Amino acid sequence: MAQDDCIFCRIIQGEMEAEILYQDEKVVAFKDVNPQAPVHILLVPVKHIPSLKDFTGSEFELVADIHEVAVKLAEEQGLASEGFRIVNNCGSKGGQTVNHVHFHLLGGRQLKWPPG
Ligand code: DGP
Repeated sequence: MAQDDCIFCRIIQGEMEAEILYQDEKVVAFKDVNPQAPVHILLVPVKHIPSLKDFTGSEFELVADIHEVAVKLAEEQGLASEGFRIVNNCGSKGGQTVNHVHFHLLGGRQLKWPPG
């Protein structure tokens, strides 16, 4: 069920603008509004699940679906040969600011470790 007060649900439903790069019945990918790298794409499940810790049972299959789309997009964006990063921020100390689970696909520059 979509949540009216969730910005990512609103993007998925076409009520808010975003540059959508991929969409199927389970997964949507769109450009991050505040990119931290030349390529910065957010991948989300269509289903409103607040965070990674809220997945149960077969919902974990969505994590694999999202990673499959992420790798496809990384290839399309020319990141596959040089490398890229997929990040999930979970909860406030994990740095999560939007409570609709999402994975960041980052690439196009040398990424540092450890993250801040
Ligand atoms: P996180 O900190 O992991 O919860 O990441 C949330 C990301 O969502 C952050 O990188 C900025 C992005 N973001 C927030 N609001 C919007 C929006 O309205 N549109 C788009 N495209 N991205 C957004």
